[in-house]
Amino acid sequence: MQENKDIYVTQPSLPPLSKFTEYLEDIWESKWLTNNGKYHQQFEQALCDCLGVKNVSLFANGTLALILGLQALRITGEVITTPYSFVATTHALHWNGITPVFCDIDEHTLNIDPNKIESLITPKTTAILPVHVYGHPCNVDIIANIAETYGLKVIYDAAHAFGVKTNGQSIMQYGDMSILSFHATKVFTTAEGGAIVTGDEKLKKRIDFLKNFGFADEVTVIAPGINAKMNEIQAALGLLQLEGYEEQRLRRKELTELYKEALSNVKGVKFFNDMERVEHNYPYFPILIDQKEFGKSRDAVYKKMRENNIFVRRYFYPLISQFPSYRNLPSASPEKLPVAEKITKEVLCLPIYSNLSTGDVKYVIDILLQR
Ligand code: T4K
Repeated sequence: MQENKDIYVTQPSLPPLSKFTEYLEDIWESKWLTNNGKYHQQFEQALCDCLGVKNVSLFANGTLALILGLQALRITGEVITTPYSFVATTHALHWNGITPVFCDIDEHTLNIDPNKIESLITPKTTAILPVHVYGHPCNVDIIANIAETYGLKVIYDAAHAFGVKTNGQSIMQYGDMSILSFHATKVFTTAEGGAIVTGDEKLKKRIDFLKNFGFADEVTVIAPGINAKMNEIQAALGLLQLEGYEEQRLRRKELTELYKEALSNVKGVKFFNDMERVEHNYPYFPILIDQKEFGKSRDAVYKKMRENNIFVRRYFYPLISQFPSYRNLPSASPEKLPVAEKITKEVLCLPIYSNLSTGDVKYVIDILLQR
């Protein structure tokens, strides 16, 4: 039935164009396009209110937020991180001259394995950079304990975790800071965009200077900053996007349930259930395909899907530790990362976005299960 329709792994949810035009007309009229304009200020406050956090600094994208967040905390030496993420996580360390130290992941959450962090700490370690992969919260308590014991900073890459809550509180209250991405492929998008969330008001001030070339005022430059500012058009889109966020989160939850129901008795296909006391945001629907039990490899399924216009993705394959820039690091050797090495060969992210229909999900499942 859907043979001619392309189905992507994700698609942005957008507000009615007419509503956005109203904002654009106002921006055009004011001629104020960037540099902490009124929509930028409103959007930062609205995010604080919506996420239940103290300080938000907006950015042009999540990668610049990561790079600059590490600068703001003056992180140096070695940082323990996960190989199972989007490359930007490790690239941010590289851009700061920091050595990434890869830690294996936990097979239940696919996040950094908190029990393997301690053995990787050296006198050069200054911080831990975990990722809430697919929006699944890391074990924040164990990580906080380790950080406290060894005097390390914790920077969460929360690019996938917009709106995620544990025990009714934002996941972004943990660590020294959390980084968000508002890229077009994210649950909450401003086309490109990102943010740093921190509980420390002074740190926010420093971050705001750094993202504006280091300017503290017209004539004072406190450090070699960069230009990483979000503009008024993105900020206005962000304000509008907040209005539709909960509705689309609930639609994603429904679609997740549909997938789970259809796959619950399929041998060789594993999916992830909601975690206890967590309010999820359902950004991805990852499955793990066990070739022996399922009778087909992950890559065979990937190919079959594409032949049928279903553009699923292998997030995250290859592992970051396998890219040429990082594969010669001592911590990148595959025998040190057995869980990540296994998962990266099995994972496939199925399409999920609020405009996906129930029929689309049925079609995806049909193709997945076709022999
Ligand atoms: N940390 C983590 C853990 C991250 O996942 C990311 C980004 C970052 C940090 C860095 O944040 P940013 O600097 O990006 O803000 C995508 C995204 O480009 C990237 O933002 C994202 N993670 C990563 C997981 O996925 P690609 O190369 O897979 O994107 P692309 O262009 O192939 O898009 C995938 C599908 O999405 C398309 O097949 C169709 C749909 N799509 C895409 C775009 C760009 C649309 O429907 N509309 C669009 O405008 O990397």
